[in-house]
Amino acid sequence: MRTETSVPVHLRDYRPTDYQIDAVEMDVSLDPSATRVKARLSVRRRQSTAPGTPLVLDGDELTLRSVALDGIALGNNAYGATPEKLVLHAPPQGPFVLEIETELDPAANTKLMGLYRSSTVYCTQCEAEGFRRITYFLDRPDVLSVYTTRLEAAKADAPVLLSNGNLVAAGDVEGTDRHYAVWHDPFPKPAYLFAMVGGDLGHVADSFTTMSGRTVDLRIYVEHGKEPQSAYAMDALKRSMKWDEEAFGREYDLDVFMIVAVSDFNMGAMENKGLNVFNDKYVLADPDTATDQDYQNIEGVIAHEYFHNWTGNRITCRDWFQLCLKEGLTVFRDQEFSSDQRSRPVKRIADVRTLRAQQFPEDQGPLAHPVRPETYLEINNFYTATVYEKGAEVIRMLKTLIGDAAFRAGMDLYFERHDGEAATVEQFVACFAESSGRDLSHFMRWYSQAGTPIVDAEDSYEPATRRYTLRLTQTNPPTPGAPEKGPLVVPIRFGLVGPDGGDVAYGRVSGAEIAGDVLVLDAAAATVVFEDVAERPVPSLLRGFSAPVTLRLRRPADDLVFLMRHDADPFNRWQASSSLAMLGLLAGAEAVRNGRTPAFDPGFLDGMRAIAADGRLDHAFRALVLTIPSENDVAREAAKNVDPEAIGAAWDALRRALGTALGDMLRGIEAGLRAPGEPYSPDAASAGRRALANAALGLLTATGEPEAIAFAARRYAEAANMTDRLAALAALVLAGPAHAAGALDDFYGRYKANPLVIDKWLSVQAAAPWPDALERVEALTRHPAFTMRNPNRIRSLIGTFSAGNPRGFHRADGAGHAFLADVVIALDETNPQVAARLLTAFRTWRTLEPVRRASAQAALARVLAKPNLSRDVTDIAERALGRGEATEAA
Ligand code: B3K
Ligand code: ZN
Repeated sequence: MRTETSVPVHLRDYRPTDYQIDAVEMDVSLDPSATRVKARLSVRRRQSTAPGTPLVLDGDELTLRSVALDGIALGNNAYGATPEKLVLHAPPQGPFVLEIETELDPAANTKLMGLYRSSTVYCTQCEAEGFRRITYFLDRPDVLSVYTTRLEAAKADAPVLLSNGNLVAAGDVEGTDRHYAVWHDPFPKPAYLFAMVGGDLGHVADSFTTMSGRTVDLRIYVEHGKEPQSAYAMDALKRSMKWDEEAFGREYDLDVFMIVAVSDFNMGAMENKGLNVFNDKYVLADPDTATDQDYQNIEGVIAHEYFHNWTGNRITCRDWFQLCLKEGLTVFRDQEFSSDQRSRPVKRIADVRTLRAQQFPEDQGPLAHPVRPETYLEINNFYTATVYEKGAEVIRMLKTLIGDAAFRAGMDLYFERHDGEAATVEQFVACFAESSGRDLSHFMRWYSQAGTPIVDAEDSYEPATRRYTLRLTQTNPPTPGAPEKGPLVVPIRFGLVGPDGGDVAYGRVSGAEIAGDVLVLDAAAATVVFEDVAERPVPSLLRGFSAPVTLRLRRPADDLVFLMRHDADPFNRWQASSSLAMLGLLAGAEAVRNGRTPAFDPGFLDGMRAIAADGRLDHAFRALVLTIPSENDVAREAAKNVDPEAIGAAWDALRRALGTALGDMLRGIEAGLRAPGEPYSPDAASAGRRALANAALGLLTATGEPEAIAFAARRYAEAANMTDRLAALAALVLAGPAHAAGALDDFYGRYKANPLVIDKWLSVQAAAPWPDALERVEALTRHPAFTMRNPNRIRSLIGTFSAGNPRGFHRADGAGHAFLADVVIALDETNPQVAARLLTAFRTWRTLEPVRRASAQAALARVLAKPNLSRDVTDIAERALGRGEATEAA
């Protein structure tokens, strides 16, 4: 029986707690179904709290065994307890010790929050509000305590016992088959960073010497036998530690840093102090089972969680509204790390593609919310692309506006001033206002205003006066609960490109602030006049994607072809190619709807050929140019009356056209880049070669020519690593079920013992644009390799189908929508957090054409009607339907 309350929390209601908990001593006796937890809390009344004020602690589905105050067991009348709350009616005036004993059933914990079991491993997830599922507590990020944790378990069951901090004692429990370990973390932390692990695990060990010469033990714990597969993660960890010292002056602080890989995890990984817990897909890799993308993801997530040690752990968040303070900033830091380790332009293009694919649709639909939301019903639903990815963009803009030196000085100031604190966005931004001397009050609007601004640009040139004029306007569309918007501070990095491809010089500029190559648009409109411009330039705006906006530049397609071939900024070269492809796809979809065959601009195809063949360019960059916008990208751009079938047909047609027009060249590239016999290396250059070869293979296969398909089948069979094998498999899947069947069977046969590889097998089928994709996905839910108990399986099959197969999910008869509703309703019983995440696939439902829009709405309404629906799913369903409380204060 559910007793979840649904009271919205508001930022404006923030006030500190009445009591502080300075120290927590945990004594945990692990048992699969009857774990005993004794928590000894050193509590202190705040000066401002009236004596006698009740102490109210949070709980969630807890079973209380006993309560004692200063060593004396409390009678029933001294406190009130429910599974959700423990109230001490009249606490002492002075400091006191509260001892609480709870009993947990980790084996029955299917929500994977709090203490649970992943196969036979005991592990915890406490962010955001999971600690209250272990013991009663002031479970909020502004309560910082020093933790000491004693873990005890049967030696055979859990030979490894880990918690935060440094190991201070360990031994056998005399006269029993049990043993214990005591961990002490000297750094005060909020409860969401608490972690404990117990199990029979193998590990790899290494060490890192910090900049001040301290030696840190590094350990990665994995299932026995998988130790060799964690070598790349260890390497990435050491590179992350070094980079954070060099780029941000941040040194690691404990004697040991541990990572534990588990196979059942609601998200990617968790930055618990000194004891990161990871989804094993972000730890384990070898050439036969992991793709280049997997290696990159591992590097990025290892870095991200490690970087949290300073941005998140040493300086944490005052309240959950400040989530972007740690997440946006840490994403920014991991993006910078990967840019330094690999190719900066390629990383930037990849990050912008992710932002547009994940964050733009969120920002443009019913789930839109500001980077710092002002109200929430369920905080777990706010670990979003807006908080993470747009949050990182806001930091990037800040750096662009104030420059590298002031940015670094502001970060130094932030670390110095707020170390050991639970901080706010205001405190963070104040450090940069101080370091740069710039007034950032208007800039703060990026944190409070949701929605993707649209920047329109028009230009003109007068040869007689040598004057070039750029007219810019920004429109800030309404979002739920916020009809009126003000203009934002938009840094626009730009160049005026002359006929030879170089940037042309200009004289005086009026109408906007210009610093170096950055123009700052901070009003609704600006007319920017450049004097002394020798000839008509082609504007290259928003270089490096300097702001998370939609740029609409009305220019002839020829200018885009020109930029694609000549712009000095690699991002905008890619952008020009992508914009041209988008124009072709939108026109193609329109043609299909009108019963015509799509046709594509020969100038664009020539430009694509020129880039793909240009040996001076990075292989990875050329691969990105050959990767046309996804069907979802086109749907987002179309924005209304979306017909996924028509878009899909146009998408197929453009790939076929590219494969045909560029055929000989693609065959040459594909063959020239294969290096048979060469050992696999995941480095950026090798990965780039594979990416380009496989992009070429994909386009060649898209021609549908029998030799091309036979060639892809051969590439599949001959593949020497997972990157090439999966790319060939995906190409065959796009060619159709008859061509893919053999390879799919082979793939399953080869990898059925490895669930992480079977996830790829599930995903590639879930994404297949086949008429019976839904029936196949439904059948796969009954396949022995699938289970609704494992989040990775669910995301691979059902997440990929609903978010990555628009033709199948948005099937005209509504069956795809009904299927997702059924899954969400069933999964809500066991894992509401993952169920809520799946349901966000409906966030674009209003942009669909009327028939599909109606079936999506009906599916959402059916989910909402389910009795005892979780708060997680209720929140998403209500907001998606536009029924929830507004997410932004007007
Ligand atoms: N901080 C965690 C995410 C926790 C999600 C809680 N629902 C991982 C990360 O962002 O690093
Ligand atoms: Zn994070």
